[in-house]
Amino acid sequence: MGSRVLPSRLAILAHLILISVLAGIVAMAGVLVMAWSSAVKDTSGAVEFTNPLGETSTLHWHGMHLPAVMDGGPHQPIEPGNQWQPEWTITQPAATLWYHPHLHGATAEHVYRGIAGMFILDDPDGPRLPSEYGVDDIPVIVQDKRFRDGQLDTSPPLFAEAGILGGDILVNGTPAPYLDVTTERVRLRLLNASNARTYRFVVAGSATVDLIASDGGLLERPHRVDHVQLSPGERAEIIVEVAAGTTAVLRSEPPELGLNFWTARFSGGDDTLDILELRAADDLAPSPGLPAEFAPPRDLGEPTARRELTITSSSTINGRTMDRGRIDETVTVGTTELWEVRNATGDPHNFHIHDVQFQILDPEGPLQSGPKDTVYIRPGQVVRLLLRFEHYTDPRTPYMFHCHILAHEDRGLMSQFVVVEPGAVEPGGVERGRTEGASHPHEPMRNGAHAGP
Ligand SMILES: [Cu+2]
Repeated sequence: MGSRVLPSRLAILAHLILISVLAGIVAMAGVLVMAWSSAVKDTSGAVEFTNPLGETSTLHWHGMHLPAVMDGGPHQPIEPGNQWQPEWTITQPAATLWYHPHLHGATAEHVYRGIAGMFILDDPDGPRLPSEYGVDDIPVIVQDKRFRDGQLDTSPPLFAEAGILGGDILVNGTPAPYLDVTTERVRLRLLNASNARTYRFVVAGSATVDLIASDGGLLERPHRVDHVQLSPGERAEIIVEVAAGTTAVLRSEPPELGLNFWTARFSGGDDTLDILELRAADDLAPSPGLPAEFAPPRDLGEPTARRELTITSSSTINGRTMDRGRIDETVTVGTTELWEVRNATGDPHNFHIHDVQFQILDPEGPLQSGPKDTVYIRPGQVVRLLLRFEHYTDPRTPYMFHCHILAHEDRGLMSQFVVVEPGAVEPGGVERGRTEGASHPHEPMRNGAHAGP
C-alpha cells in the first residue's frame, strides 16, 4: 500500500504546484491587462466644461492704513492677465496684517479657494521678541475646508446661513501639520483666514501661553491666557512655551458666540478641532525673556462725531444693502469719532473697518484691549469703537466697513465711507450717514490720495 500511496501524493503535490503557478500567471496577466487598459485615458464627450478660465479679482490689505485707491477693495478690480501695482508708505506700528480678495459678490469663493496671505510689519526698534521667521516666529494661517474625494467641496451647507464650515483644517495650506519647536519660546502669529468659522484657540499639553498682540500690533503688556478667541479676519500673536521633550497641540474648543443652541450648532459653536501639533525638542535653544511692558496706551483724542450703525440682517446695515454707487458715511480727516455698532439680528456677525485701527471702549478680555480692525458682535450686543482718521483723503474713492463672515459681506452686509478734507463739499448725490455733533479737526492734514503722510 505504502508504495502506491507515495506516487499519488506526489501527483497531488505536482497538481497543486501546477495550479498555483497557473493562478499566479492568470493573476499576473490580470494585473497587466488592468494596467494596460487603465494607462490610456479617453474623456471625449464626457467633460461638461463648466469652468471658465481667468477671473477678475482684487487684493485688499486688511489692517493697513493707506490711501483709499490703494486699498484693494471692490473699486480696484484686477482683470485676468492684468497687473495692479499699488504703492504707499507704511507708517503704522509693527503688526500681523494680511491680504485677501475683496471683489464684491465673489470674496467668499476666492478666499475659500485659497487666496489669502500674511503681511508682517516688523519694527527693528521694537521690544526684543522671538523674531526669526520660520524658526521661533511662525505664521499660523488657519482656514477650514470641506474636502470630498480629494476635491474642495463648495456645495452649500444645510442650515448654515453663514456659509461653509469645514472640518478639514489647513495651516498655511497644509493639512495635519506639525511644528518642530527648537527654542524655549515660539511666537505664533494666529490669523483666522476662514470664511465663517470662529476659533477658540487653546494649547493643550505642558505649555504656557502669553498674548502679546492683537490685530493692529502689540498690547500694552503681555497677558497670560488660557484661550484666544478669533472670529474671521482677526489676528493674535501669542508666545508659547512648550516643556522640552513634550508635545502640545494647538486646538480650537467650542467658541463662545452668544447664540441660541440651534444657531450655535450650525455656526461651529459646538465644534472642537485640532489645529497644529507642537513637538518640542529635548534640548531647546534659549529665547529672549518676555518684557513686562510693550507699548504705552494710545491716545486717540476725544470724539467729535458719533455714528450709529446697526446690523439689521445678514445682508444689511441700517436697513440698506451694499451699493457701490452710494457713499454711506463721510468722515473728516484729522478727527476722532465714536461708532456704536449693534447686532440687531439673532445670527453671528463681526465688523471690520478699513484704513483704521480702532479702540474698543468696553473691551472684553485682553485681546480687545489692543488696536483692532475687526471685532465679533453677538446678537443684541453693541460695541463702542473709537476711531481716528488721519493723513489720507479722497472724496471719490471709498473705504469699506462690513461683516467679515464672507457670505454676509458678499450678500451686501457692507457700507462705504469716504475721508475728506475739513469743510470739503460732499460729493453730489451722496446720502449723508447719521452723524451727531460737530466735526472739529484736531490737526488738519492736506495730503492727497496718492501722497504719503
Ligand atoms: Cu455677518
